[in-house]
Amino acid sequence: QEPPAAEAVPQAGDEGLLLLRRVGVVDPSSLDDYRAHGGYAALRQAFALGPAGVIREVTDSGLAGRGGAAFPTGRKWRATASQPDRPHFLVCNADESEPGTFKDRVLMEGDPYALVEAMTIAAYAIGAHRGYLYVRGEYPRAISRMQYAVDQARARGLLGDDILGQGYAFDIEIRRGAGAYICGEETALFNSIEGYRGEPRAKPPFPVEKGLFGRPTVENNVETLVNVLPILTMGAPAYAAIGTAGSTGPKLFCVSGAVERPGVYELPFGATLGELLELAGVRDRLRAVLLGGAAGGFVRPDELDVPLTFEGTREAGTTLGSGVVMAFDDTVPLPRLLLRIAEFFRDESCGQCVPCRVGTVRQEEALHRIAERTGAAAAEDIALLREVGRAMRDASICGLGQTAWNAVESAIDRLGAYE
Ligand code: L3W
Ligand code: SF4
Repeated sequence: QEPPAAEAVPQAGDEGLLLLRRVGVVDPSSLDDYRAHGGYAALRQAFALGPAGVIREVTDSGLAGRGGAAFPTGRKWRATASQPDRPHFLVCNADESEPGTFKDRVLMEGDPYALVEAMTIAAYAIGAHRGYLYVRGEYPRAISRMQYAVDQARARGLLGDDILGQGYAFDIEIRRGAGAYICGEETALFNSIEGYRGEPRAKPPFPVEKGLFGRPTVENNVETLVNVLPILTMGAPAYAAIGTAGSTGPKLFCVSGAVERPGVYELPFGATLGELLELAGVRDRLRAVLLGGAAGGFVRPDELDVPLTFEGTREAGTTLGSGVVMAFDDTVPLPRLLLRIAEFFRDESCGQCVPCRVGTVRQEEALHRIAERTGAAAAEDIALLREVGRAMRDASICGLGQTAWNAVESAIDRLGAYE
């Protein structure tokens, strides 16, 4: 049975939305309805600009990756486009599994043709003729809607050998994940598509040089790609004027927890956390807000003026990550919450490298002990947590191990979780 549909919360000033404007408005099964709402204007613009022109627009827009790491998209595209090795591949990472993240699901379920169009533009820019859309297995509705959209686009000449009569060939294959968080790590995802265990590869070489099947590959998050549509239709300067100098454009935020109206919100970068929580209807007795998901960090109620930008959250000692905003009131027992986060990482570690395989187990054990002990005994375990956390951060192969101590550390240092 399918889970209930994820919701984009209707927002004041909806007419100004760039990413969510068709969600809940168009019929997600109808290509004609998509076109009637501006669909495929961006692809026409891309063909008019040519691949180098598209990359220039995306670079000038300042677009940075929305999966959490904020790497400049134009730089990634240019690096792949310039590789002589062929074929090039495009991979869309829709293995959305960060706890508290559900924005890509809303985009895929509500506006699936937008992602098909955006993938076509990205592929054209980097010279790829084959794209893979890797969707989280627990998203059956997103998978079926995306598959239908891909099939319809192909039947109507918007995928296939001669897209829009421009002589450009591109097609999309959909792959579904099988429940492993680690397959959202870009190189583990390649291994998964290739039929190997979902284990991250050492980087460098970066995917732009050696990615899927060892070929130059661009891998982008769903939200990152969908941003390319307004960039091409409104032009890079107008897009870059939205947000701040360091974080341009609109951003989707996934708000959950102790709020009246949980859901996906679109705001320009630079709005404050307090403004977002106000929109979502924050409840009384707020204790803390987790930004960036399990790999992120906590913000206190007296810090709600933190600007929601890559640079602002970094300065505040946390991360924007993929846009997770999880609010907790004082009815939530912090030690239990931290244990849940630690369990998650222990469970999802792929086990390939020692610091993470062993460290995530030691972290969970120490948190269990601390929950039952006080005073000097707890202090000993907190010191052990710091040592294990440092080893995981410094020596793990991939982001999972490197960030598995972030939330626990920030709860101890910023919230005084065990005082
Ligand atoms: C070419 C270089 N490319 C880096 C590329 C790299 C990748 C991107 C970012 O994600 C984040 C973390 C959490 N030449 C390059 C280069 N690249 N240097 O840029 O790379 P990197 O290594 O900084 O990060 P990453 O491993 O891709 C880590 C977030 O992910 N996270 C979880 C996210 C979950 C979701 C979700 O559920 N949707 O997004 C967990 O850690 O915020 O910042 O493409 O190849 N010199
Ligand atoms: Fe696997 Fe953890 Fe090492 Fe990443 S850090 S490769 S998840 S064991």
